[in-house]
Amino acid sequence: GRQGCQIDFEHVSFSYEGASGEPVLKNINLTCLPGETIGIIGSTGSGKSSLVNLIPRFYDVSSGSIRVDGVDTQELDPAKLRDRIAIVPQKSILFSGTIEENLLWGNEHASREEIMQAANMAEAHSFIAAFPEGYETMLGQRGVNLSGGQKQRLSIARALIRKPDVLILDDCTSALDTTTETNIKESLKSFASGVTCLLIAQRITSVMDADKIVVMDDGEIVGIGTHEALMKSCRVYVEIFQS
Ligand code: DGT
Repeated sequence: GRQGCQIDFEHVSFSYEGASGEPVLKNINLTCLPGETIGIIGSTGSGKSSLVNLIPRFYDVSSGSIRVDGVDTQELDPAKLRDRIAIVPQKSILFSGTIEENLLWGNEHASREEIMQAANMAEAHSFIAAFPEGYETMLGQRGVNLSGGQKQRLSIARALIRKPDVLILDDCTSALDTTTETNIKESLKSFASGVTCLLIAQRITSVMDADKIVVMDDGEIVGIGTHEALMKSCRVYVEIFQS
């Protein structure tokens, strides 16, 4: 079976190339244990997306290091590294083609059964099946129009089909109602048991049951803990909770 990776951030700082001023991430220290679900919360611009985008090396750290299962990612073949990590971005990236072609992007070897299983877990199967052409339905300019929430569910299904060791959801449930979001999270619990999961969210309710929650503020981690612990100890967290 799949095994989650351990991810260690050690004294990581990061600036975008050519950008002046304060680094976007400052002295990040964080350990994600294999199989853990880690919620990441913080105001807009606090660095949440930048933090997770460093893991598959979409960008390289400016200083410090990120280790995956003990190996510095700078020493890993990026393609091999990315093979183990699925990121669902904030904005879904779908192309002109059938729903199935879109879902298979990143793992063209999956069977129809695996595709349907993933779609089911992402709460996408029933709306796909409701189209006359089902998984053969065309998306894009000459195809059907999907709602933002439907696109998000397809992106999540696409990530699950890849059977990653690390699953990163970058604020991709914002267009979903809370029931759909809860159902997806329930399915993920069984699917993703053993998968290291990083979950960026706007709403505290989206990350409340994570193993630990990371609170970001202005490029820094200002709190790591459970919901209960952060409610007692982290001012920024309480402010987000109350907003
Ligand atoms: P969000 O998505 O609005 O909730 O914000 P976060 O918390 O995900 O923040 P992030 O990592 O997108 O942005 C952190 C800072 O970095 C913010 O000042 C904007 C800046 N930034 C983000 N992406 C880029 C980029 O591609 N190039 C440059 N130069 N700056 C960027």
